[in-house]
Amino acid sequence: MIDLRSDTVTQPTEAMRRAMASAELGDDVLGEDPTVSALEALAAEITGKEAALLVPSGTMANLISLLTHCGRGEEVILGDQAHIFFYEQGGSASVGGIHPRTVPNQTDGTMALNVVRDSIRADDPHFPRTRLIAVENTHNRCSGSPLPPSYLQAVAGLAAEHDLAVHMDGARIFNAAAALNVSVADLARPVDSLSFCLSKGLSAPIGSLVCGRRDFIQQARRNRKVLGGGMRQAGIIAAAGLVALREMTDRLVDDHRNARRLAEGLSAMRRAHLDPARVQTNIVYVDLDPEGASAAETVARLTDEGVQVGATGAHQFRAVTHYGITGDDIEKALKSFARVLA
Ligand code: TLP
Repeated sequence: MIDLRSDTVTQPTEAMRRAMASAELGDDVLGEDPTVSALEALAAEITGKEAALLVPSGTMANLISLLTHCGRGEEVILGDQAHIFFYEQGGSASVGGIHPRTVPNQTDGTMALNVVRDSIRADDPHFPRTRLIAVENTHNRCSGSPLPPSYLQAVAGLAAEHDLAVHMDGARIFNAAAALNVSVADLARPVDSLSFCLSKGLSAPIGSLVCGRRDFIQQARRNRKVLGGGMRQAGIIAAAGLVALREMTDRLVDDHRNARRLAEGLSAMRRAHLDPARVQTNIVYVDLDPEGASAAETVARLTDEGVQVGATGAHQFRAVTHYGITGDDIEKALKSFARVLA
């Protein structure tokens, strides 16, 4: 099977397994796990933030971040295609009482700044208070588009004018940095907080980091605990995370090259509709003819051909490249795709 469903399917490397087996451990809820502390320090250093917090998942990282920025009845402005809005069960609303105000995501993952500006609430007892703007980088549902520093600075400038904070769901921030040829710190500088995942393109088995100011992370630590995310000998996870940050970021450009090659090949097929130029990182969305076979049927046929992708709409599927996928796999997969889509 060539598994292109997600970069979440990546398996830990041998170096990660070795590091996990020999990790020095302690009770991290008591602040005594040296491996977790080392990972949090490295994450803070790489992102240029004062502090960082290890949490079990990207979903919890975003939820903790929103809970830390916003109180009940307060509002977050975010894109209508944002993972936080689309794929996180509405957790910030159901758990945190945080009101989501969506604005359209443009195809490049940005939200038009004038629309964001017009969505900021006036001080009026009819309205919730706007507290936060959330951006996503890379933007999963917008072709994995990376948001450049200039856009993030513009969002931050607008937020500052209105005394709002900015959170970045940077689940794939290392992909964004690699695609834009900038540092993760360059992307993190404009925002107040960011989350990023170890368990996607970086191939670690578990874990995400929330990064921000020291006082923000202190409160985030309390919020992690109330959600049941305080972990004891979590150095087992952190050990793999350290390997991920030290060894697995430089190779992401390979995934991007493979994704572009896949997109180019797919775009030549009669039933597949996509613009390969939009593929700048490791995510490829393919639209199918609405009158032809559904995405579910197409996914099933591709599985029979030995290629797994994920349906993302009635007539759309997604393919994601990652550490487990070689250039040869892409060529093989394209032959299978051609049998189903040409
Ligand atoms: N995304 C998953 C699915 O949930 C769709 C995937 O396969 O792409 N932010 C972004 C931008 C994400 O893409 C994801 C996961 C998360 C947050 C949540 O991370 P986890 O799965 O660790 O909770």
